[in-house]
Amino acid sequence: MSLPPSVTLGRTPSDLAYLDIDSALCQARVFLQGAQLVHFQPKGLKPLLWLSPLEDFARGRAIRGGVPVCWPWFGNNKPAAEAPAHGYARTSEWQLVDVEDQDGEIVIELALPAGAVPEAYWPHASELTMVMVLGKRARLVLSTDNTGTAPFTFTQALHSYFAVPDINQVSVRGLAGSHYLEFDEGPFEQQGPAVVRQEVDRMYSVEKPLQHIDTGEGLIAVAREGSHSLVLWNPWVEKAKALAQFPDDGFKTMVCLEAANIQADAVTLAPGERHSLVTEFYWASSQD
Ligand code: TA6
Repeated sequence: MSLPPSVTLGRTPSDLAYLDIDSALCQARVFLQGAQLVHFQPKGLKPLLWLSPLEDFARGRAIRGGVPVCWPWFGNNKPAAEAPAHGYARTSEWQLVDVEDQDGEIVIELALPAGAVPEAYWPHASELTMVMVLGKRARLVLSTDNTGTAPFTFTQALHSYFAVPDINQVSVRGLAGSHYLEFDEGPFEQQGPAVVRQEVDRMYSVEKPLQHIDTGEGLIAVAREGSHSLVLWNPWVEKAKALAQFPDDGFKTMVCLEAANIQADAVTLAPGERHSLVTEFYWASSQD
């Protein structure tokens, strides 16, 4: 496949392949494992995504940071105890379908190979594709097609890790009035902006398709399509110590705000139907 001049193919010492983008609009890096965007920096602005400094890119292990793809289930909403949390998409090698430079925006299409999820856990005929549009904004479109003859239901998330200078300065706006579950308790109503001063692992049911992360030094806009649920997560002190590829103090400089289809927002697709989950993020000049 020929790549545009602003896109090059690289490999880690552990032999994981990635695309490096250096265009007029942004710098970015996308791993073929997991179709995972791990770096996104609009030109002249700060990086938006957090990537663990301990990440060593072992094949078949989820990359800690950027935007992991959780599919065909979210978290431990899984078909068997021994199945991996967050499904198989993020640990599988995706096929690169197309890369184009469209008026300065880099458009990358990837597809999850058939059979990536063991049939015992996923006895359905489906196709999963990711289309990324990388320019001044990052737009990720995760599409599931039911190519079989029977309906199926799945949960999913685009598990975005955002970079912040200091978690104690962070607030998340646009959640007020929505309800969330946390640590299997609730629902609770969100009063005002959400802040992180302890471990937070909240599953929000929220109609508003746009939230803002006030980092204390700027506003990150996070828009969703095809989703009425999102996850706000920070492991805080104790869980950070227990997480793989995660520095003990990593919780201080990251927050996850994840476009999702979870709980009552799980997706059921009839034969021939498609569902797309979209997250789009960028530096906002104001509360747009
Ligand atoms: O999205 C929040 C969450 O489900 C947390 O419960 C925590 O498990 C996090 O994802 C990270 O999961 P991972 O499997 O990547 O360590």
